[in-house]
This record gives sequence, structure tokens and C-alpha cells, in this order.
Amino acid sequence: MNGLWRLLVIGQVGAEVNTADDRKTALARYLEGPALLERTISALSATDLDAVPSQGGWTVRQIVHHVADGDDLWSSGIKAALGNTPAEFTLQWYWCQPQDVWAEQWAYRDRAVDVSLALLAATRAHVAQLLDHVPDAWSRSVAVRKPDGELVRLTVEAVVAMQADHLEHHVRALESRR
Ligand code: NI
Repeated sequence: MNGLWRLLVIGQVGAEVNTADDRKTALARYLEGPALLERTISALSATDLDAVPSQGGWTVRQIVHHVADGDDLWSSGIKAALGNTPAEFTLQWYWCQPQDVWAEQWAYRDRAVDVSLALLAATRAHVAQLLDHVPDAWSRSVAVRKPDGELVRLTVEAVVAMQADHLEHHVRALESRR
């Protein structure tokens, strides 16, 4: 579920600085994400939420929790970038075991989705508020220790784009199930 992270690290780090228009577009996608996800699942019954795809993989319920957790986990990285640039950010404690294990440990199968949807919307609104108030927020960065141990520097802009992409990736995958 985190192939995007790999793409980000090899594809976007060190890319040229984006224009204000690019940032506006990225922010709009980022902020529209929670409503997009909610719309995508709005017509689903409880049975639909828990249906295991015939080709295998997570249920819709599990994916909603996964997306909300992704944003929640990375919001700490954004906060570090906005206040403590020399800091090293890592999710090693999370990456050190498969996401299927987290899905079990954090009870993705059993929890109602409404709280995770609210968390996702609040996280994105909160980050957007910070971006609006912290000088040079978009171009600030944090050193991230990757799962393989390599240290890379990620801008806030890159993390915001990664989270927007992550949600949209899962929405497309959900839509293709129909
Ligand atoms: Ni994912």
C-alpha cells in the first residue's frame, strides 16, 4: 500500500521548486480528498464495507482506516519540518512490520469508519491551516530515515503531494472494484 512512498523518494526528491499555481492545485486536491473518499463510499452498506474483494486485498473499511492513519502518521513529519528542520523523522516503528499486521493490531476490521473519516478531514484542515500561517511552510523540509536506512530530505510540499496521491490512488482502486 505504500508504493507511492517509494515513487516519491526516487521520483520527486530534488525536483525543481514548484510554482505557486502547482501548490494551489496540490492544496486543493489535498483538501478535497476527505470529501472524495466519503463520496466514494457513501452509498455502501455495512455489508459492502466488509466485503472481501474476490481478487483478495483489504475491505473498504480497512482501506478507510489505512488512509486516515497514513495522513495521521505523516502529519508528525510535516510538523517537524515546520519547526525543527535538523530533526530526523522516521516511521521505522511502523515500517518494521507489514501493514497487514497493523490492520490487525489497530482493528481495521472492526472499527466504524466515521471517526477515521473525521480524523482525516481534521488532519488535512489542520495541516492546511499551518501551511497558511507558517512562513515558507511549503518549502520547509525534514530529514526522513527511509525503511532501508537511507536518509533523504523531504519538503512539506512533497509530503502533502504524497498524501493527496495516496488517497486518490485508493479511491481509484475502490472505484475499479465496481
Ligand atoms: Ni496505501
